Amino acid sequence: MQFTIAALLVLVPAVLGHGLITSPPSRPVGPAIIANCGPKVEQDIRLDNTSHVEGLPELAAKDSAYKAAKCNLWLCKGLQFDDNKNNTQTWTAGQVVPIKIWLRIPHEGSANVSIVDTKSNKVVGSMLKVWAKGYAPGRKESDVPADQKEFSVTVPEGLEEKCASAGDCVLQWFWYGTGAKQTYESCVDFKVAKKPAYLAFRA
Ligand SMILES: *[C@@H]1O[C@H](CO)[C@@H](O)[C@H](O)[C@H]1NC(C)=O
Ligand SMILES: *[C@@H]1O[C@H](CO)[C@@H](O)[C@H](O)[C@H]1NC(C)=O
Ligand SMILES: *[C@@H]1O[C@H](CO)[C@@H](O)[C@H](O)[C@H]1NC(C)=O
Ligand SMILES: [Cu+2]
Repeated sequence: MQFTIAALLVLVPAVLGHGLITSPPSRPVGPAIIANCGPKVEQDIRLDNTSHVEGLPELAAKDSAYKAAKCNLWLCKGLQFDDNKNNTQTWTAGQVVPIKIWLRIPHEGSANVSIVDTKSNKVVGSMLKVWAKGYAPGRKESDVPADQKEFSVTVPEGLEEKCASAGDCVLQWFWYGTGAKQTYESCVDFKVAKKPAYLAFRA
């Protein structure tokens, strides 16, 4: 029946996919995003946690529970530190950290990985990884070059103060699909510990 099909199309969210960091564990939904971004944004991400940021501001605007500054939609898609606290990574300068991306549906474009100071919302230092173009080509996950889905970054020197405490900084993967005009963001929480003194000598 026409009516049934139309109703289904309206009710079933478009499962369009896209991507997120699967390792180390990236920020998931939880009570903190409901409190700061409101239940509409939380639901949208929960139903497809790989989807893009662009639909979220509109949902948020319709939700009286949305707190723009605390939600911070364009950093980590509004996903919150408190919902990922238990997954905080402890790194030291020079450490090589393997990253895995679940690239559910490609959209060719540019991408980068950086460390963001969560208080000022600014990228700290240089990008850890940049794909100026040609990121995530093709139509399905297997079309995407393996080194765009599994790669390593090196923890920069000099973050021991700025990123001393969990929640101060995130490692953010940022991808923009040029044709689709869609942005994807996924964040890992970490802190940087001082190197033991005997190792610092060798640096
Ligand atoms: C994303 O969603 C998938 C499927 O529901 C789930 O297995 C995974 O744990 C989620 N990951 C994050 C970071 O939310
Ligand atoms: C985080 O760890 C604390 C202490 O072990 C525990 O009580 C809490 O349930 C954990 N939170 C999540 C989201 O797993
Ligand atoms: C990082 O990626 C975003 C999206 O493609 C782009 O807007 C930004 O200019 C990039 N920055 C660098 C330094 O590559
Ligand atoms: Cu898309």
